[in-house]
Formats: sequence, C-alpha cells, structure tokens
Amino acid sequence: MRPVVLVAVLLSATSLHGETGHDTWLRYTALDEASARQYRAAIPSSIAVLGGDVVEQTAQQELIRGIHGMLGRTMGAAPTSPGLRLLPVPAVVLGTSDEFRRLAPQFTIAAGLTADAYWLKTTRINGTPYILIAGGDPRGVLYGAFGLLRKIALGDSVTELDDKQTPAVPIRWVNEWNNLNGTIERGYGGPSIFWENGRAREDMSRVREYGRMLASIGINGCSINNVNADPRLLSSDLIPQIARIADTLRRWGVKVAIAVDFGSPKTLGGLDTFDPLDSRVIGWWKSIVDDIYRAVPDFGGFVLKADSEGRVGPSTYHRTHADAANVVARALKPHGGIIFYRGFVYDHNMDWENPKNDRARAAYDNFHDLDGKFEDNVIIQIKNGPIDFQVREPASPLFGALDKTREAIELQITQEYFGQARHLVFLVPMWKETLDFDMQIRDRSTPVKKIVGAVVGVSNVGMDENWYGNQMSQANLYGFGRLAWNGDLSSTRIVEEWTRLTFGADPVVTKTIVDMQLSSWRTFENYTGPLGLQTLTDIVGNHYGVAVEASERNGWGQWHKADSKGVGFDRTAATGTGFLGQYSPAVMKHYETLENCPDDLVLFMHHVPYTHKLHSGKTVIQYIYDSHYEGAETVARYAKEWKGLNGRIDERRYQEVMAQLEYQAGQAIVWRDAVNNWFFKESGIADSTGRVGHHPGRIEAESMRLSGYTPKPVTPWEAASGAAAVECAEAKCTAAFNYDGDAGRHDLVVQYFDQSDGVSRFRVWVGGQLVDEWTAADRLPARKVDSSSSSRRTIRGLALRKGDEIRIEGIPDGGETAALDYIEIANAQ
Ligand code: GCW
Repeated sequence: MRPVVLVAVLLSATSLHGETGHDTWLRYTALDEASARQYRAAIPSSIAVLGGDVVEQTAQQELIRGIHGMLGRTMGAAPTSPGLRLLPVPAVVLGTSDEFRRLAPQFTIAAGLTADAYWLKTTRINGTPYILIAGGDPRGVLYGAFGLLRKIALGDSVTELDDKQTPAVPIRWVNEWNNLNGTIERGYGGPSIFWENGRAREDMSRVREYGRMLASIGINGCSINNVNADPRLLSSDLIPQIARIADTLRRWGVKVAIAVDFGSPKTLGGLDTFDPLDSRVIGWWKSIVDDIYRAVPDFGGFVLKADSEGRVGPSTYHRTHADAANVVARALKPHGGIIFYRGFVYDHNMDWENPKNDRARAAYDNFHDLDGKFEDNVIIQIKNGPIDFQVREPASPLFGALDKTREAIELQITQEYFGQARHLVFLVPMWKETLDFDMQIRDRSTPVKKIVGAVVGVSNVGMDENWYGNQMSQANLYGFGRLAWNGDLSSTRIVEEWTRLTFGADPVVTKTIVDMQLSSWRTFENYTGPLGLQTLTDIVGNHYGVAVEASERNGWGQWHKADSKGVGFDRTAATGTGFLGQYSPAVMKHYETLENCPDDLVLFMHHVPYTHKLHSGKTVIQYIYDSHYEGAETVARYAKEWKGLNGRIDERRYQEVMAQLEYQAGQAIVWRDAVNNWFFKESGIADSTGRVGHHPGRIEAESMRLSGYTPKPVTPWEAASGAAAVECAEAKCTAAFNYDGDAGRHDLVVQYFDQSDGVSRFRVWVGGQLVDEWTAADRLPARKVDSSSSSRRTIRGLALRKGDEIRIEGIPDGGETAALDYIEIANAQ
C-alpha cells in the first residue's frame, strides 16, 4: 500500500505584479473578513494528497496558495498514523478515484469519474468533516482544486458539496502561432513566451504561469509554434528545447504539441521527396516521432497545415489529404499521439471572375469524400466558419459531412479580425452560436457541439504583462476554456464569473462590464460588416483597419460582391455557387430563400439590390447606414459607462481600459464613415436620416490655412474624411482656421494619423494659447496614412469665441508625416 504523501506547505510568493492584469482571473485576493470567516469554518485547515503524481502535487500547492490568498489561512499537512494513514482529523483530501479506493477506502467515491473529471464532496466520518477532491486522473484532481477555489472566489457555498464535473470533450487544446524568432503571427500581446532568437526562452516563468492559467480552465494541450511551421522545429537541436517547454507545462497537466511542415522529410531530412506513400518518407516520419517521444514521453502530437496559403502538401504528389494525415498518424500511433489535420485548405488564387467559384465551399469540397479514410488518431481541425474567423459566418458545412472521421472545432481567441485586442469584443456568444448550430443530419437535431470530439483555440498570448495587450481580451481565453469544458454554459454565466474573478465583487462593476462584454460582438459587427458582409477590412494587408474593396477582385475569395446595383454573394443551390447544398436539406432550406434566410447572414448567402427589404422592414442600404451609426454610438456609450467605474477599479487597469475604449470609440467612427461613404458612393442612395456624408462641425484639414502641410489623397479613399489628409514633409508644419460657431465650452476632436514608423508631435493653440500637446506613439499596425493609423485626440471643455484662431502644429518624425485628417467641434459633453 502506498503511503499518504506528505508535502511541505509551500506558500507561493505573493504576487509582485499588483493589479496589472498579469494575475488574470487567478488573483486570490483576500475576501472580506465576514466571508473569509465563513469559509474558514467550512474548510478544514489540513490538507492531504493521496498520490505522488506531479499534477496532484500541483493541485495541493495551488489549493494552499489560493486558500492563503483568499482566507488568510496557511494550510498544514494532515496528520497521519505511523503507517501514514490519515488520522481522523478534519482535512481536505485530494486524490484520484483509484487512489481513494486503495489508500483511503473509508471514503465512498462517486462512480464513473472519467479522465479529467472531478468530484467535490463534503463528507463526515464518525463526525469528522472532510472535503474530498477526487479526480478521474491526476488532471481531474487539479481541475477539482481549481473548481473549489473558483467557488470560494465567487462566493459560492462550500458547506454541502456534491459537485461532479465531466468535460464535454476529452481534448481541449490551444494553438500558439509563435515563430522561433519570437514573433507571433496574429499575436497582439507582445513577443512569444516560448521562443526567442530561434530557441526556447531561458526563463520559463511565463510559460509556467500560462500553464497555470490553462489548467485553471481545463485546457490539456498546447501546440507551441505557428501552423505556418518552420521545419527546424523537428531538428535534433530543437527537440530538447521542446522538451524544456514540455517539462514546464507537465505539472499543469498540459501536453505539448507542435505544428509541423509537411515538406520536412525533404527540407530537413535530406530526402529527395516528401511523398507520403514513399517508404523512405514513411520511415523518416517514424524515426523523427520516435526521437521526440524519447525526449518527451507524454508528447501530445502534431498540427498540420498542408496545401493551404502557400504551404506544401500532398497535392505535390497527387496524393490525398488522407495519405498525408495517415503517414504522420501511423508514426504517432504507437506512442498514443494524435494529429490535428487542418480543414483550412483553400485555393487563394481563385478566379474572381467566375461566379461559381467560392472559397466557402473549399473545406467541404476538399474533405468530405475522404470520410472514413483517416486513421483513428487523425482529427480534422475545422474553423468555426467556412471562410476565416470573420465577424459573422454560418457554421462550416464540413461539421456535418464527416460521419466516420474525428472532428475538432477551431476557434480563434486572438482577435485577428476583431480589432486585434484594440477593440473590446467578447467572442463567447459567437462561439456558442456555432456550437449550437444544428446541422440537422438525417433530420435529427445535431448541434455542432455534439459532433466534435475536440475543441481547439488559437490563443496567441504574449509577453505583455496582461498577456493579450487588452485587459478585457482575457475574457475570451477564460470563456474559451469554460465552453470547451461545458458548451452548455451561458455567455452570461461565463462573463459574470470572469468579471468577478478578475475585478472583484462590486455589483456595479460586474453589471457594467458584463453588459459591455455581452453586447460587444453585435456592436463590433454593427460598425464593421453587418448582415453577413464579413469584416470589411484590409484582407490583403493587416486585417485591421477598414478597406471595403480590399477583399474584391483578387484570388483570396473573401468577396462580398458589392457593386452599384447590389451587394452579397449568391451561395444558393438554385442560382449561386451551390455552397448551401453542402448542408443537410433542412439547413439549406433555412438559408436558400430570401423569405427564410435570417437577416444576420443574408448577404453571406444572397446577392440582393440595395433596396431589398429585410425581415426587419428596413432596406439593406438603410440597415448598413443605421447599424454603423448605432455601433459607433454604442462604443461611445461604453467609454462613458467605464468612466462611471472610476474609483471602483484599481487605477492602472481602470486607466488602461479607459484609454482603450476611447481609442475604440474613435476607430468605430473611422469605420462608420468609411463603410457608409463607400456604400453611399457606390449605391447612390441617400441615408434617409441625412447623416451619411454630412458632418456638422467637421473641418477638413485640407481646407485649412496650411503652412508646410500638403494635401495628399488617401488610399483607399474611404479611409480618410474627404478622401484626403495633409502631410508634413518639413521640420514643422501648421494647419489653422478661424472658429465661426457660437461662443461657449466645446470639445475639440483632432483626427490625425499615427503611423508605426515614427513618433510625431502635435500641439494645438486656440487664440495663441497652447491648449494641448501629445505624441503619436501608439503601436498601431500601419506604416501608411490610412484607416489603421487614423487616431483621435479629444480636447474637452475648451472655451471658444467666434473668430478664435485654432492652430495645429505637427512635427514629423522618421517615416511618420504628422498627418491630419480633420477637426471636429461639438458642444462640450
Ligand atoms: O486567418 C488566417 C490568418 C493567417 C493564418 C491562417 C491559418 C497562420 O490570416 O495568418 O496563418 O488564417 O489559420 O492558417
């Protein structure tokens, strides 16, 4: 019989980071004394762990840390008899169900605890109280410890526990698109926590902390490099580096995986081929996989992006995706490894003039015929929608097309097409729509969440103290983990949990943040691409700012097909690309006719005239105008509401989110004007309420008295008001005009451009008096003068008199031209 393991009480150092966002939802801040007293009465002060597994040890340490933080109590090791059996003293007891049976048979453990599942149970034996944390395996024990700590942090009762939690799917992984040089593809929170200068970082502390975050939400695997994979990952030099990362994450129950390049047998292995049916290639994969498992015995497996966006794949040898997946799968299988083969395969050189071409069809067209041909350790990893993480898409039809093949859903936590962590967008409500999307296979209710056996999220955290570059974006990782564990949790519940764990129990704070987060997806959609138009961003560039036509007339296939007469993509089976025919008949019927098709996706599925009336009764064009105004107004409201939290939230996080929301409010106006002006010009149909193209109080920089500044057209034209900006090519330039409105207090908005290749300075004078100055030093993803660099500065409560001269001085720097778009003057708010 194995003895009860005694572990020295380890108190982790209290966080040195304060409230920077670094501690995420795992702050364990002290509860108020009354609550702490109640919990101290309910929770025994001794702790025992039955197993010696490192993950169980982590569970114990985490409990000690959390209880100390929240209740101010230092837990001690439970006393044992000379045979190291538990003495009848109140205790929190941790172990797997198997360990309980063998080592502590006095406790009856719930039946059927599967891998990763846990059971929290209060019990008494001869009057002695215990809290049991039983797991189906060591990982379950760790998840149980986090589960108990979450209850305490949320103020839930722990006096009568009988809570059994089983994850909905066994595989819950994150992918990190990190490059060996430390950059991250589509990462917005700073450089990689894993890699630096071609090697694993010396200091693994952020990796360890990330492992803890992942474990706390039930994530059990992490792929640590970009799916646009560098073949060097598999080199003998790098495998020990992978092992170091795996060693760090192991104690958190997180398996390490890597993304591989399909051409590796040739580029790295020195073969003259990477044909998956060639015996030398088969042998190469086997031997490389054996090498990895020697270094990392619990290695998770591979992610493979092949024949997509320039990556090589089986098509080079006229082989199928099944051939490609299987050669790798067979090498992994003896070790228990899996391969995620990405369903994100499409031709990015499609002929846009052929009306039948449709990127949305690609995943289904590439994979459905291969159903049943994959090894059983192959999982097809399918993006939530058929295009690419757009602001709104239907569920990918491929989910419903693979009866005999394992499937994973891929969600994107990093906000590539969602404002890149500069905009607040809570993605859980959108993910839930996909998970609940009913594929109606053979006329039976078949929601996507019942089809998939794995949930994968593209996370892309970085070295920034708050991990994502935006405090609020952490809610997406938290929500991802919670949903992967249980797809039935409501968005409200998830975001309430997150908010209270992250910002504390103040109900005003909770309500404000929860309302904001829950409405944020719709808000973002409203000012970017409503009605299924998709994110109207720079598709061929940074995927950030607005560029309505960037998606058109190129091979990438993110087309919305707007012209002077109408807009939208006919994907019907009857007259369009036939995409809708890839769904079951019941789903197809729902979208195939304009009568049935919901407004939210109408332009994704149909091409209609601008005057087409939606179910809401509005015309398409008026809806586009209205939603953009509504979206921009809602963000302005968020900023106002956040102001109301001043003093209720620690200063640093308050200020950071305030600045972010104010920026977003300005950016939403850039989007609003660009999209509306573009559709107005194209359709020639006026806004029925007269807002589009009319901006009272706006003075274009090009119309001011310029000294040094020169007017320049902006591309695309809709990215700047009046299609132009003024740029400064001298040491210093000014733009001035005389105010001719009413006297009184006013807010003055300066719309300027903050390019990434310089730090310009601006100064504003009114009537010869300096009223504001700032530097354009933000980290925006644009070297150009365009919508991505467009920024706004608001000078509030200025006293203005008729005739006052308002003068802006710009001092350029580096490649940045201190460019100005316009000034807007409105009554003070
Ligand atoms: O959304 C697109 C991104 C690419 C990414 C690709 C993919 C890693 O713009 O940066 O490449 O998806 O998912 O493979």
